[in-house]
Amino acid sequence: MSNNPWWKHAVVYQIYPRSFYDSNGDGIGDLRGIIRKLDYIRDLGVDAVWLNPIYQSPLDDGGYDISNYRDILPEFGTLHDFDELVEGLHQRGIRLIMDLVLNHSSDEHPWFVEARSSPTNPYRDYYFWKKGRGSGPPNNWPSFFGGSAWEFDPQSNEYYLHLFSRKQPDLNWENPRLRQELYDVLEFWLKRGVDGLRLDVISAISKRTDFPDTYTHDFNETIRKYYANGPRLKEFITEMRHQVLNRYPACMTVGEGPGITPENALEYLDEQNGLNMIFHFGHMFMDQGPGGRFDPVAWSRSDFKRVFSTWNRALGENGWGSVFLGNHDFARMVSRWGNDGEFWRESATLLLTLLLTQRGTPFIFAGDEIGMTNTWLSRVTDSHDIETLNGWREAQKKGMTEQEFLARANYSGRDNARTPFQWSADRNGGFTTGNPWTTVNPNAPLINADRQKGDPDSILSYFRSLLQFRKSHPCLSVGTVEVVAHLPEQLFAYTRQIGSEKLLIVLNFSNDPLILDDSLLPGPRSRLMSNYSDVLPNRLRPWEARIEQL
Ligand code: ISL
Ligand code: CA
Repeated sequence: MSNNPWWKHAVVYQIYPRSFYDSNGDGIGDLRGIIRKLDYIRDLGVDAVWLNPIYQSPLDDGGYDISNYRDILPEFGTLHDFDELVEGLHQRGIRLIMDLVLNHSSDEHPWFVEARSSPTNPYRDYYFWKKGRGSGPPNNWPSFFGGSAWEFDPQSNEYYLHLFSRKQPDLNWENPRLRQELYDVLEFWLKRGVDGLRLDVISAISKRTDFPDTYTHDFNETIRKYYANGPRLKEFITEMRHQVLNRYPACMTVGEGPGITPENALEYLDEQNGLNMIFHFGHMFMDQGPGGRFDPVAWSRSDFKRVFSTWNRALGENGWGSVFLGNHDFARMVSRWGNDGEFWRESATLLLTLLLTQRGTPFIFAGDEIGMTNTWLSRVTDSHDIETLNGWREAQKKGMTEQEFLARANYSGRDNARTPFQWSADRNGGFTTGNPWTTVNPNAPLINADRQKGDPDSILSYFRSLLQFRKSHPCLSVGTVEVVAHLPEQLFAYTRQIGSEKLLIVLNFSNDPLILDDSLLPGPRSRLMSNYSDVLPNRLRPWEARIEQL
């Protein structure tokens, strides 16, 4: 694989448009809001922006239920605003990555409306329909959002498949006409100047069309064995590449999807026939028990370190991955992996150091550059997320109390990541002059971009200098990576190297200081960067991160 494509050197900034900036006071972030903040984005130093879905949608699942792939949701703006946004980004040398959901559509998409109208409708076969088994659904597959993955349609006496919500029927990629429609959608956006695509749950587009029962109650195992990596997956991705993507060679593709494992990841990747990179969920799922998101289990720092070593080994010299510690689907990075209390600044900067120095393309979730933290639901009904609302319905069936469920949802629920961006100490964190669609985190007066902009010791300032540092050290993007073995559990250290340039990254992943036994680390070393202003010999302070020259 070549070291030259732009996306190997890029740092991507992920924006959840609904929560970024509201330009017209209706309480909802929008495209003109992003346009207003373009200079903020440029000043971060990032190379690309990924937008979560902005297409027309009834918003059953935050826009991941698309009812028109070729137009913008009116509350976000218009195609004209979109073109202006692309232009504004490009003028600043920033690329745009769109999120495309090709595994399912909304049930309000005209294709599904047609399909549902009659079993003989020509669009029927764009989706999966099956007779039930006895008085129940065709098989025992559970949906991501609770309950069966099949919804009964009384009119035809058949069920349709929906791996996510019942308003997200799965598209039938076996049908070549449907595939061509989707390729045309890609082309529509690429022609408009989009530079990259994040392909949502691409791992699940090829179904096992005999629909065998799952034998396990472990949800993530069901995903791996029954939903993801289906028999024609590679063929479909290759076809999409040949039919559309190869005509836009500068376009970057990143495949998203649970079920992508160290064993199969390379099968997704190929610059001529496959995708450019994938997201892996090794660390993101490591604290989930058999029941999935609302079934938390303990995780250890050893597990965390192991995920990174395993994936670095799996992708090797020929593969390419992304590095992320949070997104719109998970808790806030600093609350989840760091310490959002006493060591808020130190742990947030350590995590940013990890993000920007591991091998792979870093994806920074907007807000993490200022250390935004989890929010707190005091009632389930305060949630805006179908996953949490449905999760509560399932939990009640198991006899869980609301407090018990909330403890879980507040730890891992998606509302945490979707609170409005905290711009300033003004009302609503400066996000809107109206009523925000979801509660602004009450810590906005303390944690906000304005406050950090001029402060050289802030998380934001650290992030910006780290980005500049990364740009002047190509080994941090395309260099090889080697984890230093036999270290105490709280210590994570690895080298990055290209040619004669070799850096050592040392991270004290803990609230406790650490006496540094120098014989454990390669040397001699000289310090280049750190999240503390001075360096003590032979000692790392809590959450201290250093980058050293070897
Ligand atoms: O978050 C997860 C586990 O609890 C993931 O399995 C996640 O559901 C999966 O990666 C797919 O996510 C994507 O598609 C979903 C959408 O709800 C998510 O927001 C999106 O990132 C369905 O389109
Ligand atoms: Ca708005």
